[in-house]
Amino acid sequence: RSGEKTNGAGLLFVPPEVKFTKLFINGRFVDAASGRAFETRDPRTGDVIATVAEGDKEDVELAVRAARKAFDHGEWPRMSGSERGRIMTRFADLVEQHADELAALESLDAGKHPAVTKAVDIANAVESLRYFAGAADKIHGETLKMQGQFQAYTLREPLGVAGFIIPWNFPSTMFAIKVAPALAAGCTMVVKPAEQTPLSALYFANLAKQARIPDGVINVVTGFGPTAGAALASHMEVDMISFTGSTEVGRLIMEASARSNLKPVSLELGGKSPLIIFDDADLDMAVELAVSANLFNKGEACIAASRVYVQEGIYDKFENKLAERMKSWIVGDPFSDPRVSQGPQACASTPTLVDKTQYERVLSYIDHGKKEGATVLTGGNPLVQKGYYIEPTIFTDVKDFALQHLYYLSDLGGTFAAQEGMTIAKEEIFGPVMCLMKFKTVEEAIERANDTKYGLGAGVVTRDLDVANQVVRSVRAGVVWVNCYFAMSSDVPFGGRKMSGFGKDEGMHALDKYLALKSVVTPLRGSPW
Ligand code: TXE
Repeated sequence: RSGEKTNGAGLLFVPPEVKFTKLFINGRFVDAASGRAFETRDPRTGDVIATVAEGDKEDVELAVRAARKAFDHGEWPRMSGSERGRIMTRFADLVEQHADELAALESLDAGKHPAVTKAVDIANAVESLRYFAGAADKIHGETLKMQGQFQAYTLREPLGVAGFIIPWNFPSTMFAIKVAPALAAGCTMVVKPAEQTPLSALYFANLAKQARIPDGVINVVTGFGPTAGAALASHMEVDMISFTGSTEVGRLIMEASARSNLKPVSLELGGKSPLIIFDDADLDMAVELAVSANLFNKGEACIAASRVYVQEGIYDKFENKLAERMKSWIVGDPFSDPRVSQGPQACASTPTLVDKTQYERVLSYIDHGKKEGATVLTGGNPLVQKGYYIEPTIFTDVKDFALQHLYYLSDLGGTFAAQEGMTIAKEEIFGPVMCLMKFKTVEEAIERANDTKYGLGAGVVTRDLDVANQVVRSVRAGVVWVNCYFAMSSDVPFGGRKMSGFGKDEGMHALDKYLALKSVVTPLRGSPW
């Protein structure tokens, strides 16, 4: 039994049965070579959901070997694009048919809201599979005139074996947005899901089998980062690696590539995304936007708007309205709390964070903010109950790095080095925490928005097209939202700049990562030799 069930209290979600807990290698579910297994826990309670096979170097070796064989000798890379697309569409249909069960499983493992997970995470996964299914038969090279008595053409060939290391915040979506373009390109692959959330990837693997994706094309090795993940990143037979996770581990992935076979690397890392709200904004809309841009998925989102800059003319009103808005915000368990299980409240509630480590990390940032002198406008505390719930926390009186920088640029040169910004304004917190700050001019807002090591997302709220354009053109980020936030789709490239990484997931550009461009040169008339 899984998904939505009606009972006396309304519509609640019943945790599903966990069916797949073993590694998926060469089309079969198998135990880890070592026989070891690890526990995945329900963050609402801390209880064990399931014991999952703990893959390590030996298992990665088997998985890569299966993927290598499927690539070098199997039918997938040699099949016509339209046939690959047909199979991928079947895969997408199966995911859609199992959306309730997948959403419930994912929510149990990652502490999410099942209704939102179904509407967003699983829907995005389906959309991504369908989008790239449609792209599979549209991959082609170009004909080039060339100099002299030659002509040339290019082939875009499947690159080989792809390695994917994915995080725990959007496990299903991450799985699909990486696997789908690789499948369309004709690659084979090994996926290492996060140790906190291994269940949905295994569920996807089973659906891939049902869709008749050939054995060895998709392999899933559950396990830990420094063991299974590192083995994948440094494997000599893996032709590219795509990673989403922390900037720190992104660095290790690049190092592993450099020390092994120089495989191309694509990194989607942390962020500290600014949302800039100008005086002319519709206040109600701006408050709602800021709240959802900050709190969607409990703030466990790389693009979460964690720095909100509001222009001085509306700042006080904005702050009051925001504080008022948060009074009706609910922190609770969507599986059992009827207040948050359905309806609009589903999106106005914060479930548990993913695990104890993240919970302690976020609380320590909140503590840091208090110690550094920021003011807590709302929240600021853990919720004392089972699980890892934290009140959404809004800090005001936050000194960001750039504020000092601006003084420096104007007249207070000497103070720059002495006054650094607060940690909460600089580092990715990855939880329900907002830094609310005031600014005067467009130039100042841009300067402060850019004064970060990250460059993932950014948002601007204004009715003035010139101002919007100025911000759009000046902010160094991979995606900029104007009068909206978090709007994403399979056809829109997604990925960052600076220390948020490089390489795009989603959109036709994502295909390039999985294709090798080959130039072929032929003489126009006979051989010149
Ligand atoms: O990430 P890790 P963690 C950020 C966010 C969060 C912080 C830490 O700020 O608070 O990172 O989270 C695998 N070789 N993001 O510790 O460790 C690991 O098993 C190879 C942002 O969970 O980077 C998992 O599969 N792989 C982010 C994946 O890397 C390794 C999403 C991510 O884990 C490895 C998640 C190693 N040595 C966290 N060590 C985003 N961009 O959305 C770990 N892994």
